[in-house]
Amino acid sequence: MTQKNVNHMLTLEEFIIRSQNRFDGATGELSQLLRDIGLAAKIVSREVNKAGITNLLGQYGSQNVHGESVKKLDVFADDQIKSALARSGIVSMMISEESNELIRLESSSGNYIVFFDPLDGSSNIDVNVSVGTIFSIYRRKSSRDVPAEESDALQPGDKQSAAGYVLYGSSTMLVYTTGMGVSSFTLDPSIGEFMLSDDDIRIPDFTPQYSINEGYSSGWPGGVRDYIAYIKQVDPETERPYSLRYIGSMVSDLHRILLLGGIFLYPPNVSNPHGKLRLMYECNPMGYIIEQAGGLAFDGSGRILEINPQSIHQTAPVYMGSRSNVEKLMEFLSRSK
Ligand code: AHM
Ligand code: MG
Repeated sequence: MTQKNVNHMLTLEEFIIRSQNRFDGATGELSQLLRDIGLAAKIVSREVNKAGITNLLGQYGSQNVHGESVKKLDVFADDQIKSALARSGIVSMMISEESNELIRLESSSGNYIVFFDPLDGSSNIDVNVSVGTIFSIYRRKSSRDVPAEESDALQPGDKQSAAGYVLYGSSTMLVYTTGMGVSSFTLDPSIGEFMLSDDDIRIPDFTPQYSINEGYSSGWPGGVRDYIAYIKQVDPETERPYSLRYIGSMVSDLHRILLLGGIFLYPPNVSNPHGKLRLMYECNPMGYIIEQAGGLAFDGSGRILEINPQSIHQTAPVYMGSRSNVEKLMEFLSRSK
């Protein structure tokens, strides 16, 4: 990873405060919220790292709203993030992948609404493969004098005030954007602080790598099938065939793409005709980060960030990553229409 513009060690807290000070009239609320999420991330990171030892792995015995079995660590992460968000009175409403209904907080006059996926890629937990937490923050639309409503939460992704993820990998990283580029931080466990790694991540324009679950190819739209066939053909001039890299954990797959380039695809398939990944707490926040780093994020017909959401748990097809890779895919999709 590049270390440009980083001339001395900065903690997440220092970085957030410095960024806030650049704005006249900043209330500090969003900064507080990001710091609260950073604290929850450290606690979840600690548990992820010791889960095998403390027997937190395994089924919790219930199913989430999508009919998937809930693991103990999912529950732990969900609880930690909920209590972090409730702490400061800044958040009026939160929406978690693990809860069917939106969660109204006592601080119903809080200015912010937060969507989150507490532990994304959770099928990987049992086998010691990287998982992540994703968050997406909106400022409410209605006045603070009235309780926030679902309509305050259902805003397109380009209205996000901030978005980010935490990757629990060989090290724990927090990556976020407030719309002025993408910054990443690495947790130094010896001092318990997220330290700035890069304050302006730029995704490579093109990399001959792709990331997709090929097992579902029979249900893909024709344009996706044609594109995948194209990138597997041998043509050294256009760096084909591309390499396939698929972890099955969106945060991990997109973190690799953010740093090294390539394209991530989760098209509609037979079991998931509208895509599998959730718009509000998977596609939008990851799409915001990819766009802020100079990449593209499409749903097959337009920008993911321009989708007008109809419900808090809706799904969307996803095609995102390096600009040239995504543009090539879009050629195939528009040709097949
Ligand atoms: P989860 O939120 O229940 O963990 O599901 C989301 C995950 C993504 O992280 C990943 O990209 C995708 O599901 C993998 O799906 P599949 O197993 O169908 O390839
Ligand atoms: Mg998820």
